[in-house]
Amino acid sequence: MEKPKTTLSRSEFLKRTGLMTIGGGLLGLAACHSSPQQTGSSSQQAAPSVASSSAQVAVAGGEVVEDPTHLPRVAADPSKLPPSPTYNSPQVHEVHLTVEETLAELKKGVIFRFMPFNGQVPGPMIRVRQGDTIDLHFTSSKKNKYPHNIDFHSVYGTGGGAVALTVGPGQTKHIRFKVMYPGAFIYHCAVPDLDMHISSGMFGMMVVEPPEGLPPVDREFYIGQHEVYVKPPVNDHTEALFDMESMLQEIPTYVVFNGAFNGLTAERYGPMQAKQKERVRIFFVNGGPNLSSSFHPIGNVWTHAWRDGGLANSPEKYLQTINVPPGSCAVVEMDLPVPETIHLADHSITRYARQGLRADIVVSGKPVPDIFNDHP
Ligand SMILES: [Cu+2]
Repeated sequence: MEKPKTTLSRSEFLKRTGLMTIGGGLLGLAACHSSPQQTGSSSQQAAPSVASSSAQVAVAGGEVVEDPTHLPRVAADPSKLPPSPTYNSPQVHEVHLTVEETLAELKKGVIFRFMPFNGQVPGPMIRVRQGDTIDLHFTSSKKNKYPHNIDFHSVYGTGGGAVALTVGPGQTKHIRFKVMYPGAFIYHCAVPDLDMHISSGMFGMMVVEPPEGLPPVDREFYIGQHEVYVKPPVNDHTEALFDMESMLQEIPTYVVFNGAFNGLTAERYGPMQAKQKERVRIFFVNGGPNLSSSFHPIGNVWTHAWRDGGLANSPEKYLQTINVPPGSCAVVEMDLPVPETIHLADHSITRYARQGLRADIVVSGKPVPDIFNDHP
């Protein structure tokens, strides 16, 4: 079936919308795909705007999208992750990762150019066992404009593989490595503009389970946090441009779970679901690129927590909030004795209250007044 056309040329768009040019042209279109080195850190800000009682205030915008409802979802489904390895001898895994620079709605009305691995943020969770070998193939879509690569924190080797995996548009590279130590580890793009690329969603997690495996749980989720630096959109049909200035100051516009504003809640892609009396595990990766997460379950506690994804260690118990630095992970578990809605949050709480960092787990079941009674 033919894919619906989602982008328009500038002239087509002007014709259809009747949008008048201001001061000789719609501002900023020329700036849309320049790399930071090409533009300098503030040149995109320098586009003049026109403010008068009769004219629109124009800001720089990127590609124009005819129908944003046809843009793809990049938010990874937190319930889709590979099962725990069940084999007993070391295995060889073929893993294929592809990056394609992709317009998607960060939130309704804000179109952002993501750089997702295999179309999702965070990138696919790779789950193996200590001693396994991975044949890793990395491809950059021929539609891309930027160079990309991958640094795996689970790898002994220069740049975590990044040097050998640096690809231009249309290229594929291949490395083979053995995972020598257990834990949950981030992988991320590591080109010179890595902060921009990670902020565009270019990170994911590799879980290397210890030989004895992880304790069984009833349910697992996979969640990635990162912050986005983006200029105000011109309108809800135009790509909002990356904001290098705010990234330099580490003042993000949005901080999100799985690449979407309040994405894992009823207002967007829906909450996660669990049942009373289950034990759930969350594999959590903080892409950053710059902010630490104070990861906290509102209405619950981390029954077990492996700080920094250090699965070789005994888990800490009953932590309320776990610090997860950028470029690191945590593996955390919760018990669910009562039905409730658990709001996952970064307890740098403005991010939760205002910047889009919400994810809910709805726990179904019967009230246990002995433990929690809201009508005593
Ligand atoms: Cu990249």
